Amino acid sequence: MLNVILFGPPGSGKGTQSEKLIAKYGFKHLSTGDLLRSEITAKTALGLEAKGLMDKGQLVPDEVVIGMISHALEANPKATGFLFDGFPRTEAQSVALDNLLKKYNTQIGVFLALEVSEEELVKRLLNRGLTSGRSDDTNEEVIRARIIEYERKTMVVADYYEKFKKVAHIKGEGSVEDIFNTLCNEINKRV
Ligand code: B4P
Repeated sequence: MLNVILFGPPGSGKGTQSEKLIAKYGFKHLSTGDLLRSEITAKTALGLEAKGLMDKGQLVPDEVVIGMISHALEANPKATGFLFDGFPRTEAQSVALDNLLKKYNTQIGVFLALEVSEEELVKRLLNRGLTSGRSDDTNEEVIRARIIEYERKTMVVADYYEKFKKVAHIKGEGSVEDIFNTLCNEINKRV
């Protein structure tokens, strides 16, 4: 079983590359962004709370996303490997994920860190906002707030996995196909 974390700032290509990796390797995809957006669409209490924070570019509380991931792991006992997309985003989430995976006698195999310049991120997200209907992609101020939130709270997650020598740094600019091939090379080294 190989479990992969796809990491990077907002707009770095996590969602885009996840789709391709799932198709190739059959991972069970766990995207906290997608799970939160499903809650928003279903107008649950959790979704309403999350929407307020996401629309300001802020992270949703750790206990909420950790709870969602815990349920998703429980609900997929037959999965042969998980792809975590957009999770963990804080050190507390990383520690919680390690503890959850230990319960299932497994661990993170590789941490793939996509690296993209800030101006490229803003450009991509504003462009996605033209068609995605995502309110957090239409306002440049909110996009920049998400990048600041990433720098303040999320970048440390890479240092956490660096201690366990699990990090592969990937240039996230260039063609989607070239980036995908680089990601596959890193995964293939571990399977
Ligand atoms: P997410 O849903 O995780 O979304 P994201 O980081 O904005 O986007 P992603 O990185 O997947 O986008 P992609 O590059 O694929 O988070 C949304 C919000 O949910 C967060 O701000 C937070 O509030 C909340 N949240 C989620 N998880 C949380 C957690 N664990 N804890 C707390 N809060 C949490 O796509 C961007 C665009 O770039 C696309 O249009 C794509 O086509 C384009 N693109 C991709 N690759 C490209 C390339 N190589 N060249 C050119 N364009 C490219």
